[in-house]
Amino acid sequence: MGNLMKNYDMKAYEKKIKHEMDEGRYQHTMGVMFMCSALAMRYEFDIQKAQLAGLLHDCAKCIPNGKKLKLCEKHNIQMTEIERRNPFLLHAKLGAFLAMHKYGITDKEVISAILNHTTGKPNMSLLDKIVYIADYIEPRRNKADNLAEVRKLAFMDIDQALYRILSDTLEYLGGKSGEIDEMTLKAYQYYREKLEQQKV
Ligand code: DGI
Ligand code: FE
Ligand code: FE
Repeated sequence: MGNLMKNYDMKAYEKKIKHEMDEGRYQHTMGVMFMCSALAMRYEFDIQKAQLAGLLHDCAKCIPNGKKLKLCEKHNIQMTEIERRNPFLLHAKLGAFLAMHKYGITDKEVISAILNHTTGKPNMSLLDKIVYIADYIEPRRNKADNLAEVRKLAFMDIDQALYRILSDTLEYLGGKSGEIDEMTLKAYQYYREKLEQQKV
């Protein structure tokens, strides 16, 4: 029982988060929280912890991009060139920072899930994967093609679903010639190899 989370007041966090977001982003956040609890049930993870990570994952999303850059400078958060040119990517790093320093979250798994929710990374933890996938499949999302298939896959094989989202994201970014963050690519390559090895 080394993994017990301290008792967070979820209702208080919901109120705080609502105040930081526009209505659409708040509805998305509620959807992610809901999917996080469903995936936590499926993969036997702490439900409350998964909900907390889902609730906070986009806590920095509605900060204007200029302010994101300023806040990262101010708090010595390291930025890559790609992040400087695409500051929306910073909502993950900045979100992890705010979760710790503004919301008082000390749980390392929750912080990691927020930090890695946009690009993914190699060798993700179960909670990293839950938040990453929940973000993509929550009920209000309707942007991606093949969502129905990914939604089903998410409850069948978590790594297959993860890999599918990574590869669809890279394809989408290639199509609109978006700059690819090194971490997105590394995550994709890691899971491609991992799944290849499982085949033989
Ligand atoms: O914050 P959300 O919109 O809920 O979701 P998110 O944090 O997963 O961000 C999704 C966007 O991030 C999506 O349009 C794809 C984009 N993205 C993911 N990896 C990369 C990326 N964009 C760029 N330019 N480069 C990446 O490597
Ligand atoms: Fe996000
Ligand atoms: Fe999100």
